[in-house]
Amino acid sequence: MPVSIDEIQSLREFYNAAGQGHVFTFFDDLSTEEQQSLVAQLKDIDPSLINCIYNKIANQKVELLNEIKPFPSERSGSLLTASKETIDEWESTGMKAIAQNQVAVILMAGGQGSRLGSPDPKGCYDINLPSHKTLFQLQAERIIRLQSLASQYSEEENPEVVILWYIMTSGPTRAATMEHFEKHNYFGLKKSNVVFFNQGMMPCVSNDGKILLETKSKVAISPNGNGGIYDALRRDGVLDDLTARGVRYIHSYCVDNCLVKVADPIFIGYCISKEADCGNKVVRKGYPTERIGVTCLSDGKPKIVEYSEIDPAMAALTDSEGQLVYKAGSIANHFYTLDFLQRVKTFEDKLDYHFAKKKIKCVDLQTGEKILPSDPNGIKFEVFVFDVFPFTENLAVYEVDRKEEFSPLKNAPGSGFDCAETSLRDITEQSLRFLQKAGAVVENIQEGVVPVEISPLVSYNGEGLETLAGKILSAPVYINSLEDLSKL
Ligand code: UD2
Repeated sequence: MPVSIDEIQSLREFYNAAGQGHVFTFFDDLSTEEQQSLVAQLKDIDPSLINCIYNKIANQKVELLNEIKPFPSERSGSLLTASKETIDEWESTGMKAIAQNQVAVILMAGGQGSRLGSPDPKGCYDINLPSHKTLFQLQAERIIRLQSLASQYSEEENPEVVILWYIMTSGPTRAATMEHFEKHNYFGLKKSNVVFFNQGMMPCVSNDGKILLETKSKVAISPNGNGGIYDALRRDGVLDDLTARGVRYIHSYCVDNCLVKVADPIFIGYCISKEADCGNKVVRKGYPTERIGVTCLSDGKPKIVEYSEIDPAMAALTDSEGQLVYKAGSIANHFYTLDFLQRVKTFEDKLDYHFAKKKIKCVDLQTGEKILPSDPNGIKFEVFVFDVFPFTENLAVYEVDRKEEFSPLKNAPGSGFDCAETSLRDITEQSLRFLQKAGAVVENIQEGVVPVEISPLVSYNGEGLETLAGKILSAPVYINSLEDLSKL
């Protein structure tokens, strides 16, 4: 429907009053379709809300040391120090919940992965395993394997154990993510058990708070951060779907961690046993500037201070043994009860936006020329997924061994850290450890050749390889299926 002159006039006045009238700079020279599409976009934005968010952020100070305390270790569980019996109990609790189809996973895959420099969604990334499985495929196969492992905990004779997989995408990642799943036939999962939903978008602003135009007829927008998950779960009907399907517990995680234990039964069991409404998996922070949040207490309430916002002195603070005081590194790996996710709407308006200074493509308002900045020229607003933690009633913090569970893919190949090479190294070393733990020896390892790959369809966490005890295997050892395993 064409937009009326009156409607355009009142929209202009609304934007002028908010000091954002420049979004109409090129309006009179646009075609009718372009005008309509810009008006549709502008009607969805509240410029005074953008001003309000910008002003709040611009006046914010960094976290001050005296307002924050380290998260007390006695309030955390640790896979590093718990006894085998306790870990087995947690695992059994988690497995039973999975076996009763009470567990779902939510993958946060709406980020644009700008540091990685790949045009595809991160989950489509091939870290160069011999099988060339993408991150999405590794995660899908872990779900398939875990469904089968958990079925042994069911009291039914032929149980159909289903771990529902909800995948949050954003405007920039949606189409390519869905294509990837379609192309690979959902990696063997039932299509009806994989549900995509979309997070929201926010306008980008210049460093002085002015809404940026990406083209003469389009406002520059970006995904609203992984904290957009809560609103999106409700808006896109995921909470209703989870309720209808009888899910009680949810594991959510970051797309780019090749070691992620999807629907981790031990973590889930730990959180259930603590009657937690939320859980946060942590690893010991490696070094002060590592790009992970730290788990703390602020006014006695749990809180994550993000790496981009932490005071460098606070990040570097050490104790008498030289250990980092703020060492509980948050790896965007969470547990929720469904009840908690339903409750988020009662305090969602209290979650603050954060900002990230980014290079944002835009048009020059004076010349109309496109600008491809080489330095950050603007601000993207984001909500962080962990900002709900201060509102939890019983947050369970749970420490794991980073070499088994955390190897993020953030940077372009060759960066030397958190990149494809380190992902490949870490997953390969883990597979070697799985074989060693099973009692096998791998010989003839050659430089430049990946020595081992074990499909997640064969082993989720090192189990299932018992037949290899005492065997001497000559590298490379690639176990892609149970059939491959039986031939070794
Ligand atoms: C995230 C954590 C950081 C640490 C680190 C570990 C946040 C805010 N920060 O930092 O504390 O745990 O990961 O690797 O979580 N995503 C969306 N929508 C968005 C933005 C991101 O779904 O709008 C997803 C993204 O696809 C990824 C995850 O959230 O799966 C983390 O995003 P990131 O890689 O941009 O976060 P990073 O490394 O800055």
